[in-house]
Amino acid sequence: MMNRAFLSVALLLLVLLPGAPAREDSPEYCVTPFSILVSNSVTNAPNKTYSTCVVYRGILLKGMRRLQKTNKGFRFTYTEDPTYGPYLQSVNGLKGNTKDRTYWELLVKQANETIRLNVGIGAFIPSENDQIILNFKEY
Ligand code: B12
Ligand SMILES: *[C@@H]1O[C@H](CO)[C@@H](O)[C@H](O)[C@H]1NC(C)=O
Ligand SMILES: *[C@@H]1O[C@H](CO)[C@@H](O)[C@H](O)[C@H]1NC(C)=O
Repeated sequence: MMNRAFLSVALLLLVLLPGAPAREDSPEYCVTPFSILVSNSVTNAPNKTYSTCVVYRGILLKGMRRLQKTNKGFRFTYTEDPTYGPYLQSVNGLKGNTKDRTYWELLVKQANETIRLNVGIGAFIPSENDQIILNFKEY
C-alpha cells in the first residue's frame, strides 16, 4: 500500500515537474537503437547515416522525430493520409512530388537482407540494429 501511494506521488511529480522530459524522450527508456540511411537513387547524391532509438516497440516516426530534435543535419516533413496515416513527404529539404513522380521509399536492412516496408512511418516498429533506408526514388 505504502509503496503504491509513494509511486503514485512520484509519478505525479514526474508529470507535473516543469521541464521534465517526456517518457519517450528519456534515454533510459529509449531501448531500441537503430540507424537511418538517407539515399537518393535519382541523383546518386552521397548517402548519409544517422543513429537514433525508440522506446520498447516504439514507432519509426517517433525515432525520426527524436533524431530531428537531436541532430541538426536531419529534417523531415510528412502529410496525413486519411486512410494510411503519416506519409513521408520530404527528407533534408528534398520533397517527393507527383509531377516528377518521385517519392521517399521506405526500406529496412536487417542482417543481410533489405526489405521494402509494407506500412508507413507511423506503423513500422524498428527492431534493434535495423538500418532504415529512406531512398528518394521515381515511380
Ligand atoms: C500508387 C501507390 C503508391 C504510390 C503513390 C503515388 C501517387 N501519387 O499515385 C507511391 C509509389 C508513391 C507509393 C508509396 C508508398 N506506398 Co503505396 N500504394 C499505392 C497503391 C498501389 C495505390 C494507391 C492509389 O492510387 N489509390 C487510389 C487513389 C484514388 O486513392 P488515394 O487515397 O488518393 O491514394 C493515395 C494514397 O494511397 C497515398 N499512398 C500510397 N501509398 C501510401 C503509403 C502510405 C504509408 C501512406 C500514408 C499513403 C500512401 O498515395 C495515393 C495518391 O496520393 C496502394 C495499394 C492499393 N492497391 O490501394 C499502395 C499502398 C497504399 N502503399 C503502401 C505502402 C506501404 C507504401 C510505401 C510505404 C512503400 C515503401 N516501403 O516505400 C510508400 C510510402 C512511403 C512514404 N513516403 O511514406 C501500402 C500501405 C499499407 C499501410 N497500411 O500502410 C499499400 C496499401 C500497398 C501495400 N503494400 O499493401 N504508393
Ligand atoms: C547508398 O546506400 C544504398 C542502400 O544501402 C546502396 O545501395 C548504395 O550503393 C549506396 N550508395 C553509395 C554511393 O554509397
Ligand atoms: C542471410 O543469412 C542467413 C544466416 O545468417 C542465411 O541462412 C541466408 O541464406 C542469408 N540470406 C542471404 C540472402 O544471403
